[in-house]
Amino acid sequence: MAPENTPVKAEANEAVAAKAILDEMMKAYPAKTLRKRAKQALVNDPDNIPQVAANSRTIPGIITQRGCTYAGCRGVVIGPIYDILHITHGPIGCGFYSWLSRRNLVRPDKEETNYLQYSMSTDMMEEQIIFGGEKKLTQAIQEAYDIFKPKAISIYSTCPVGLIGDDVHAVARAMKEKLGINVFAFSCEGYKGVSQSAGHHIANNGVFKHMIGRDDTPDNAEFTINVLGEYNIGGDAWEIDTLLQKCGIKVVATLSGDVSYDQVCRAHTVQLNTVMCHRSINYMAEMMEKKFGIPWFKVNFIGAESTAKSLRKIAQYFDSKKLTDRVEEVIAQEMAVLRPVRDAATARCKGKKVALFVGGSRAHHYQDLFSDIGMETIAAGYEFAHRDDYEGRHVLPTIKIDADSRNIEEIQVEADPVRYQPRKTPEQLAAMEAGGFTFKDYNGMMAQMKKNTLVIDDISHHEIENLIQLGKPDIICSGIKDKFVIEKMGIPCKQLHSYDYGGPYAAFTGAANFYKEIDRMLHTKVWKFVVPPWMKEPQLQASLVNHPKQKGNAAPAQEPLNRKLATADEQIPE
Ligand code: CFM
Repeated sequence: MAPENTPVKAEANEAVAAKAILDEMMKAYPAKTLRKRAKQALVNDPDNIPQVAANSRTIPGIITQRGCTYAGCRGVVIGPIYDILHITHGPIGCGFYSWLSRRNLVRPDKEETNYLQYSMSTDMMEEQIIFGGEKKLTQAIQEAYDIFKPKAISIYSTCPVGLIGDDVHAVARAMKEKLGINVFAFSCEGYKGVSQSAGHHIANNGVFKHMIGRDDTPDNAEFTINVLGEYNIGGDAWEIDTLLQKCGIKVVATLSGDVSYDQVCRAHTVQLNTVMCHRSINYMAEMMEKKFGIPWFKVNFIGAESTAKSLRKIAQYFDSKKLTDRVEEVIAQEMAVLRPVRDAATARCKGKKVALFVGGSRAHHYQDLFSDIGMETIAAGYEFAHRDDYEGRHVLPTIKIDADSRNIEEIQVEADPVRYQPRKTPEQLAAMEAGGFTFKDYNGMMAQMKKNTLVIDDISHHEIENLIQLGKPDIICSGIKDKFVIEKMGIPCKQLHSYDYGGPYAAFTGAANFYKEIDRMLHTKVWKFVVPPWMKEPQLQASLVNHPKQKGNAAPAQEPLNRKLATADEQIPE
């Protein structure tokens, strides 16, 4: 037997502890739910990565963090393009809830138009549900055009549109011809997929068909790239852009953060596509490569180490001594400023534990920022990512196409007869790859996470509560749906969707903001001063019972309500 405290023993203990947390989470579930959730909540092993049942339907009744397909299309991928006029075809609620609710910031030039402060909807009523909404949609497009005269109008279908069968694409085609501007539509009904992820795919297809490649004017800068999958939440894209500019790299389009319609139409002229959020935009990178010959690879500007690594990889791609030297110079300058901030935060935060449950990329990216300051990730999971985001892109051929994913169009893309222009010769590419350079790469979250950490897809409130009680994280990164559940348990929660109205957190400058913020959140004394009401006031407790006297339709007998007064001293957490 291994003696106490050997690494083998410690690892075995960790494995038991990790499994115990999962068992506790699953205990409350009925057998069918348990079978499904057990495939989505796993103990990690980076050397032998287990398969995650990701991108499957949430079980009804479980409180999920996910959004809908319309949200992924209108809200995430296309919504941030600021001079397109976005019209939601549907009841007013969908338009209202997608009105400025995501922090995709923009700063257009004075002469440019910005429509993002508006929320346009056809305000569908019963009459349209019964007799069809195409007429009202046509009127709405005309009205919006008459008032704003935009360059392009984009239409988004909500659930009832698909149910009643309005042909939004026919309306878009007719209005495009009539108005002489670009009008296009998305069949992104909320129910179309299992989460917002389906909306990303639908949006990628639409942007590719209707915008990419419309303007061939090249950019004359020496090193041109796009940053795909960066949405300028809290100003992240601005930090990345400034950093790349310092290095002498020109960003032609950021999809879709602080970006104009014209920039997207010219995006295919670049020499390289870099991908930040793999989940939301990998389709676009693939399609642009096939049609125009633009290579792509994954980058991450979240975290100092990752930012430096990404810059070096871009420089290596361009194979220019001048660029490589400049990149090293910039990294050295930025790190000189950042290092004291990082060291101060590390001294206070090292060894603290974090759990991250966000979207489809940040739960991975932000682990880098935490490791910069010596913090440990004990558990992480995405809301709606696919197996490749967990296990790496090598699993793509083994992912089974189910009825839900079959719903989403896979565009067949071929090389453009005129404009396909490989950015590197096959010999150059082969030489780079032989030297260890990887394209179209993403190793996923699990390869980077330690052995015996937890990986939980589409986590529920119930599971988060168990994780807090048993895993004892010092901080959780999540979103608004969980934030107050978590904080009421005395654990700080950093929202990684909205950044709690803080940020930016990207690049070196953003990293400094994040280190300080996490240090502040971990060390605030606020939790010690707050006694939540349920710890000092009488609480009602009730339980459901099957009373033996209950017969037929008679109202069930109830247990008396149990009034309990907890004293603050008894229950205040340490
Ligand atoms: Fe990509 Fe995003 Fe994310 Fe995402 Fe999102 Fe977002 Fe996100 Mo909220 S595109 S997958 S659908 S990085 S809105 S900017 S924060 S869930 S982790």
